[in-house]
Amino acid sequence: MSRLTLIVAATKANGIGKNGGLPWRISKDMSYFAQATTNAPAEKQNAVIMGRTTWESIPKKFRPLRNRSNHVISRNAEYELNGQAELHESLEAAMHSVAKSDKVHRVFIIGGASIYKETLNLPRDSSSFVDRILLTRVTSPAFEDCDTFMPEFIPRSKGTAGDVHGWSRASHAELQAWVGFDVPDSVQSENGVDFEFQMWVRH
Ligand code: FOL
Repeated sequence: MSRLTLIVAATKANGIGKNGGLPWRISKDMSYFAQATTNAPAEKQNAVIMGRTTWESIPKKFRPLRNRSNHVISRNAEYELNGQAELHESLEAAMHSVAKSDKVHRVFIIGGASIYKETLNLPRDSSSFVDRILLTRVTSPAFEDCDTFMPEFIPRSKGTAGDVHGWSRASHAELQAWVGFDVPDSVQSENGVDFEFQMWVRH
């Protein structure tokens, strides 16, 4: 069974995007994303799986995401990636291809909304299952003009929907141990944007 990690930055209302891009520019979160998705043992690489619109949202100079194996999902089999990433016609096809490589360390689902939704809904007994979320929670401002949202995915407050979704929040120490580098604890600020690095797991 392949375990998948979903990585996302989202507001409290689960807003993740605006006009085909990110609603904010948080460089500390971008470098966290780059480090967390890249960090792998010698001789291995992580895979990043994304939808076609997320691929197009990454600035050309950062595409493909370096030192990671890039996988793009599009129903259009003719979509031109110019050899920069592997094209797959479905999430399932992408998983199969990634699973075949023994060079792959971790598999990250990096968006966007429809890929997040599809992967979060994979049943526990399927060949791949999302058991971890690296969430950067953007707590302020509200970014109310988001036009793209995550599905409701983790409990909003302690003791509510936790048992429904099966997600529980890991400690900061567990987050650092898993990503393999030091991560700032509790709420961070950059240019007036408040955010927090969180890890959620389910079994
Ligand atoms: N997860 C988190 N925590 N924050 C995000 O911004 C985020 N974004 C996506 C998926 N998960 C996320 C999808 N969007 C790049 C751009 C957009 C994007 C993902 C990645 C990108 O250009 N990344 C470069 C670093 C660029 C830089 O340092 O400014 C990379 O090498 O990862």
